[in-house]
Amino acid sequence: MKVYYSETHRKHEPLFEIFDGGLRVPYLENPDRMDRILKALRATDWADILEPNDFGLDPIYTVHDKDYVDFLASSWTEWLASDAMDKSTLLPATFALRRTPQKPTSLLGRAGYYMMDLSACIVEGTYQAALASANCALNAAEAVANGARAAFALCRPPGHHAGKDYAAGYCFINNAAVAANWLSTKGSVALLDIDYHCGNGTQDIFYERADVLTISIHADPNFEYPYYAGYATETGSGAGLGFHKNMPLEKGTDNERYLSALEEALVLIRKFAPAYLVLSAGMDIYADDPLGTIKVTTAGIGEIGRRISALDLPTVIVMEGGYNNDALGRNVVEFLSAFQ
Ligand code: SP5
Ligand code: ZN
Repeated sequence: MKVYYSETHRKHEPLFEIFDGGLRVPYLENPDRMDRILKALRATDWADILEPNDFGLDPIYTVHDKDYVDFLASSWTEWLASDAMDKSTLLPATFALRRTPQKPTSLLGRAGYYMMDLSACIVEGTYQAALASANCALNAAEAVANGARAAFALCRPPGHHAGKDYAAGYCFINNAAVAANWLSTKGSVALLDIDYHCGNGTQDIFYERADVLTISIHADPNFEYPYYAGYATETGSGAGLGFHKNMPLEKGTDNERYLSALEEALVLIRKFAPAYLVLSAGMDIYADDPLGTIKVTTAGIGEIGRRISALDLPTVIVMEGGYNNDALGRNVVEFLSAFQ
């Protein structure tokens, strides 16, 4: 299996994030995650690890607002030129509500306009890393469009919380959405998100579209991040009505309950009969994930892979979350093995 991976992710290494209550903790979405996955992939006899080609900015501008991408591109330089006291990380302390917010020109004003929370920390190499990550997804999409059964985009930073014009939850550019949108010019696409958290950014991006079916299975946002999207009542709008599905799950969901939700999602995908499948493959559904409350085991992750693989669709697998670094390599290999 072709695996697209770029070392450029190392340029994005925030030192901390802010948890609930203001607790400053080491950044969970760290480069070590990739090292663990690479080590496990290199121990297999099927992973062909490749450097991605650069697709340029056009496929990104078709998913994200240009103003937002410009903000990602210039914010670090502007931050260094500002009079902030601690310049280790660009993080605002004021956030814009999406009612009718004005867009200020000041850097911290724009940061609060374009960020949803205190975990999408911007540092010197964030933009470059986010572009390389999106290119991994685009290369995997191209491999699948060219006939591969499946390809894996080992993306870091992840993408599914990033919307058209905002960064959130460790995500800056929505890699899976960029791949799905690129593929949608060649045929219909189903995008299934199995990360523990609702793929709110992906939901926003495709909400009014009927050519990309989006389904997200995740912890109920009534108690879990991202809180403001991911409810079962959200089903798309306009032409996209009926082409989005949220499947919120309770705390403690085990293999059996997870797999029964997955079967419901697979029925919808079969009915839609897409030309391509894109997976937002977060591993934070794992029972011992530090951010998760869902209790899927490594064997469960393998079974999820096999059930999805049985759809027999050309599949782009995009790395999202997963923060138990000790288990991450084994969980990813277990999942990908199903697509061999
Ligand atoms: C891609 C992805 O998985 N992003 C997840 C971002 C979640 N950030 C919210 C963190 C909320 C902190 N709550 C701490 C609970 C620890 N038990
Ligand atoms: Zn997640």
